[in-house]
Amino acid sequence: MGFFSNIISKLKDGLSKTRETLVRGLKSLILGRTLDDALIEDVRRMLLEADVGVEATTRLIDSAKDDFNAGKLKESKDLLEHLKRHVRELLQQGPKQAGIPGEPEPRPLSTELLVAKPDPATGIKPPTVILVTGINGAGKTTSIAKLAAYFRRQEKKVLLAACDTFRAGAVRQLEIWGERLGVEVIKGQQGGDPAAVAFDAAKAAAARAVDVLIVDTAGRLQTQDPLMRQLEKIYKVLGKQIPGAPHETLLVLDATTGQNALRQAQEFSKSAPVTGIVLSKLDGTAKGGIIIAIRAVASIPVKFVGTGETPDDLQPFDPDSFVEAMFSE
Ligand SMILES: Nc1nc2c(ncn2[C@@H]2O[C@H](COP(=O)(O)OP(=O)(O)O)[C@@H](O)[C@H]2O)c(=O)[nH]1
Ligand SMILES: [Mg+2]
Repeated sequence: MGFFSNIISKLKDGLSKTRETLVRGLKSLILGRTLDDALIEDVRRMLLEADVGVEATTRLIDSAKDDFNAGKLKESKDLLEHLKRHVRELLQQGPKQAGIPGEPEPRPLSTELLVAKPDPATGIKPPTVILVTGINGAGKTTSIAKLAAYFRRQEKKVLLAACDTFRAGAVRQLEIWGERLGVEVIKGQQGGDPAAVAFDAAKAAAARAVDVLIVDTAGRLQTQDPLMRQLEKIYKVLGKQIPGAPHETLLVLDATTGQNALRQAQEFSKSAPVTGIVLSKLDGTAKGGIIIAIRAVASIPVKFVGTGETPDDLQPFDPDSFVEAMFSE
């Protein structure tokens, strides 16, 4: 099986609940009916029910109506093709200005991970540092284990930092993953200063010439000031130790929380220097349309999707394979 088809078949499995409701639902709604305004309105309702969100749904429905009125969509099956094409376009292009206050231009969607650049003088490449953030239970620690496995498959040397010193059991949870994956974990005391752990981890990463350092953090809400400041401190400590760090700050969002995930993406994209989203637990929801909603309003690109609880259940997000998987039989 080729690389591309392998990705698609894994995604298809992960998206099975969403495909069952949204895409099968759309097909049974659309096919066999006469294409008219009433049908397009029914499609609007179904998109909203699948958490595609107001912004993205409006974009999809408006363009369908325009094309219908212009005589470009004739039969109901044309509408299905139209939706598929425009979902792909929306996932590729990201937000329009509307709905994202303060965002001057839609940023291009780059699913590429940002990595450390070699020092121009020495040619030595510092470790790439990935800071992982998000609210409690979003799937940060699990996503870190998956990322570690992802880099290990590429034969990269990985180090983990247990900077969630806040929640009991959090350090141990990361350690267990480390043992399972054969990846070392730098830790401190529970209840200790997470920035101190970040400091130790950055030092160790540089000294041991690791390729990737992934930093776990305590769950926090964008409204919790002290915790947000703590995150800032971790951010600064990493930057002082390793040039350009953190190179990537990933926000983990739980797909099963629906519109709440959307709100977090909007909030974080206003304030935090988040560079990418990991959308976790897509396997656990029939409302996977949330990824389209997020893409339509958040100025942060989705970089990975999580589709299960094992270390292999993480895929780099790619609009083409995503749409293929979503709309396939
Ligand atoms: N089904 C499913 N469960 C997940 C996924 N990612 C995380 N989880 C589960 O979500 C729960 C919380 O995850 P955890 O990584 O501890 O969240 P954290 O508090 O953000 O670190 C755990 O039970 C994980 O197994 C996923 O992609 N799919
Ligand atoms: Mg955790």
